[in-house]
Amino acid sequence: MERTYIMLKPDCVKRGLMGEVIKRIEDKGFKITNMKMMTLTEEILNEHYAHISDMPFFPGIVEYMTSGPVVGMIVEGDNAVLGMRILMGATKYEDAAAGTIRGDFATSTGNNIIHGSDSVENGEIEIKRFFGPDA
Ligand code: IDP
Ligand code: MG
Repeated sequence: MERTYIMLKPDCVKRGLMGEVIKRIEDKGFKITNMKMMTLTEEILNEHYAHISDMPFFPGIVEYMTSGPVVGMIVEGDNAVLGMRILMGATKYEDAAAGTIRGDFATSTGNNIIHGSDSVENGEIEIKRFFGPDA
């Protein structure tokens, strides 16, 4: 079974879309095996988003991601990493197809509802980052 790290971002929580997004994940047949609500620190975001920390939009991402609670989840299933990326839709909000989570709900590329790991290797790193070394 493959695992991926999924995170419902602050706009998802604030807009009352948690149930809708979780329903799509479960309807697709993926299993949520751990889940917790938390408020992120700048420190953990610098680690989690190290690959974009030099971008001009990064300070805005930190402000947004610390603006309210997020929900972290471990999601398991066949091909869970790619499968979740397909359910989520494209990063750039104007490219996210209708029927995907981002295509249906994102209001900008920054405020794009959901995070999902981009590889099996990063999934395991992110699961341990947010759920601890024994997860
Ligand atoms: P991903 O979330 O689809 O994996 P990444 O490239 O890893 O996309 O970027 C992480 C997050 O940074 C995105 O989900 C989005 O919120 C934000 N982001 C990425 N590119 C841009 C941009 O060009 N403008 C504003 N925010 C961006
Ligand atoms: Mg990414």
